[in-house]
Amino acid sequence: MKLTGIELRRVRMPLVAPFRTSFGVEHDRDILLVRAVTDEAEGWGECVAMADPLYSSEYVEAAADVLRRYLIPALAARPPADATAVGPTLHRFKGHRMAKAALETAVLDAELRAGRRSLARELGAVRDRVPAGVSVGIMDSVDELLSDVEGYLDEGYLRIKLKIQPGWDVEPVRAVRERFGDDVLLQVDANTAYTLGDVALLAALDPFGLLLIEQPLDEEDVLGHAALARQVRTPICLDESIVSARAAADAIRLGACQIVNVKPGRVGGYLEAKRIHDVCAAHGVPVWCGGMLETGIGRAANVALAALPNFTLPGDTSASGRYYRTDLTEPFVLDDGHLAVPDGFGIGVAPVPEILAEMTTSLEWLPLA
Ligand code: OSB
Ligand code: MG
Repeated sequence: MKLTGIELRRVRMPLVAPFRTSFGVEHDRDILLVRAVTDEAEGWGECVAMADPLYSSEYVEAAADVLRRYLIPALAARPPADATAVGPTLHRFKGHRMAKAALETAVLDAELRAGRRSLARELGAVRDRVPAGVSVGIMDSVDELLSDVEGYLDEGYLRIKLKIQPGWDVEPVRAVRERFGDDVLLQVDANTAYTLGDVALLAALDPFGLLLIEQPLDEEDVLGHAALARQVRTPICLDESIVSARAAADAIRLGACQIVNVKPGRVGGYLEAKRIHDVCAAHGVPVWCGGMLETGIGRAANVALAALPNFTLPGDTSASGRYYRTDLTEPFVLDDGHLAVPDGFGIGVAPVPEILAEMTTSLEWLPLA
């Protein structure tokens, strides 16, 4: 396989509704897509970096910059024989995992398409469909929240995740439990909005039988999570803190989490995501696949990953319609609460040319050969 060039493309995708978290509100996504062109095939990667450095230190403009200034030139200087060579070649550049993930995924997709292999099989998928959860943003009122949750349950979503922050936690959880009952699989995500001083508040969620509390404390506060885990009954799940398989192993060893959210973008790609899956499986720690409001490009690969055996909880792998009126690919749709795992070559989907053209705001071609 010979890489001939990389295309960086920005697309603007309006969300069907604003998505509010403890770190901000998104009205639309400004997404960086990476297309790797080889002599045999082309492949796609979606960079999950958001517009502003609020979820993590990465942001889309920085991802584009590091790709064109460092990462792509590094691949030009040392062309990868296959996708497994991309990570080692980029390793000397610190951080920027979301940018690295997009580049590696594009190369991996091209390689798999050329070899007529699917990403799902390559990663070790054991299912042909995965259960879908949905992440529900912070709302202006509990009534509004209940009506959105009702809509998602009616659509068939198998697990509800409520975004929480101080002042929007026990009340919405109680309201959802009272209205929809104790059988609904329910969890919460704080996106680092609490401190250890909030132990009593977080323990007040214990009676509601939540599956997990996701990332209550600061990204770097692994010991804080371990201390919290000893004082609340709800299992602690880490998202932001788990930036690598090594970070996952450390967090588990320290008792900081009983469950892990695996987001391929956050950890540098699908190969590292699989290593996290394996580390967690070896420790008996269940994982689930997170999301970053991806288009069908990123979603396809996430769904492939979510089909691995230790993904035993429903992920934030919702249908296209939860995010976008028009997706870039053929839409992912719910079938009995599940999404089908793509079985085509590579990630198994590709952007629809007319839709892609319509959503594109800028385009850049970086020749490698
Ligand atoms: O913390 O899981 C998160 C979206 C953007 C950034 C961070 C997070 C999220 C979500 C939505 O919760 C997940 C999705 O449905 O894609
Ligand atoms: Mg999260």
